[in-house]
Amino acid sequence: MTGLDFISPDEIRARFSAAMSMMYRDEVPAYGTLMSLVGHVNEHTLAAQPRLRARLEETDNLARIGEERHGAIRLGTPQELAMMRRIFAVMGMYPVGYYDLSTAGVPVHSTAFRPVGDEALKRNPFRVFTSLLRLDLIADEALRADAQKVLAERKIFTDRAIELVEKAEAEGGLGLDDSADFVGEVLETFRWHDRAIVSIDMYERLHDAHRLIADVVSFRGPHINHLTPRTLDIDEVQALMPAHGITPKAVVEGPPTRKCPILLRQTSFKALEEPVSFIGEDGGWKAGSHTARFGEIEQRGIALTPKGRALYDKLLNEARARVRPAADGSNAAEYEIALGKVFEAFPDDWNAIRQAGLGYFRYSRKAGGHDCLTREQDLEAAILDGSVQFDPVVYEDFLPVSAAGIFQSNLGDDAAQEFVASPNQVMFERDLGAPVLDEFAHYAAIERASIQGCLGRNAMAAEPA
Ligand code: OOG
Ligand code: NI
Repeated sequence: MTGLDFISPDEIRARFSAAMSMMYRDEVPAYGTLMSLVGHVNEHTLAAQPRLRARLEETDNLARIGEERHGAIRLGTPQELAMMRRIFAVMGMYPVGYYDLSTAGVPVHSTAFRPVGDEALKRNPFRVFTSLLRLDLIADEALRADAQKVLAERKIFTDRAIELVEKAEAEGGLGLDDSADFVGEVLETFRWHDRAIVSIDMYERLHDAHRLIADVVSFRGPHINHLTPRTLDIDEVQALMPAHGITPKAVVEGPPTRKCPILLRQTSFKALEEPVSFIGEDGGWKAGSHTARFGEIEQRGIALTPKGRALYDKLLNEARARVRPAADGSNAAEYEIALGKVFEAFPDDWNAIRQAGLGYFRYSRKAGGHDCLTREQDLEAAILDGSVQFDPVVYEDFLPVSAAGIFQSNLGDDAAQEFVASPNQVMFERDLGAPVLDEFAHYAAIERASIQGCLGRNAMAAEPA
């Protein structure tokens, strides 16, 4: 087989994400309801805002606006994480960022496997927030040993999936038939199992240590626990959820509603209780239940520089110190007001954000602009005289406080627990078998390349033909 016959990693990812979406809608009907609600709200928003529609037509693939942006899984062992990395690589998804969630009371650390680069993101933006359970944070040694034993014995990948990964690595890609097989085989890893691999006793012990541990250890595989389409109006979908029979989490995570959106806003409907059979003492099955799967929506804004991010973190902490959002939603309105008030300190104008060095921008020569930029130092002058324009770079990653809020609201509201903060990126990367990409360095490089592209030697290329 020659490289020409390979199906591109972007194409494999697109097919995989479509297959997963079908499977999940089938398995979790409430998710289908959320998807259609998001579709309606997106349609209305576009109809009401022709300028937004025109801009999205130019920059995004409008036809695929409702497709999933991300999903999430939780893994149990370093070996599972390392193999998952190799599987995602076949689909053009690479680990970006390190998230320590122990500080937020969740015993995992995580990365996001995602397409990197404009073309790949445009073709299909699907990413998977992937967490690794940290048994090292569990105090009960006997329980830790039992959990380790269960995890060591399970096999979350099919033999054929592993074979195909090895083939893709050896040959440099997969052909048509192999890639179809690959999608089907990998999907198996993400499937829900309504039969646990532990007894109800063991499940309860794990559950008492932390609900998340029970979710990771008790099953044959790391079922996909949510999928997340993009919405053009997150506040509207949040408000409409109850009327459609789905219960939203108490508050939207992330920054408040703004004219110039920053980072990421997300919300979810609460996980559903689902019937599960546990291993009985008599060798039969014992009926029980487990709560794991939900649906989420997201709306993205500009990627912030370290300085912008520090300001965001500071303001978010301030708002949460004023009003700590209660899980039952009883102070949601107060929280929203406090958040809005505190975030008045964050400039809400693209040029102000840019000039304060808070966000990353993509610079481009304006068609018909009369001057050409010859030195980087002249960038501001070129912007002023209208020959260079700038657009925000979209944030494609995640936020640890928000992620913890999403975890927490789906682990039950009494699940908050204290762990000693112990980020361990070195251990994570060792288990992963590769370093994670530094998100800030990545966004800075995008901005830098766009400035280079504005320099004089490219002036001809920017002229309309
Ligand atoms: C992952 C939660 C994090 C997000 O969007 O921040 C996440 C999980 O619950 O496993 O998906
Ligand atoms: Ni999510």
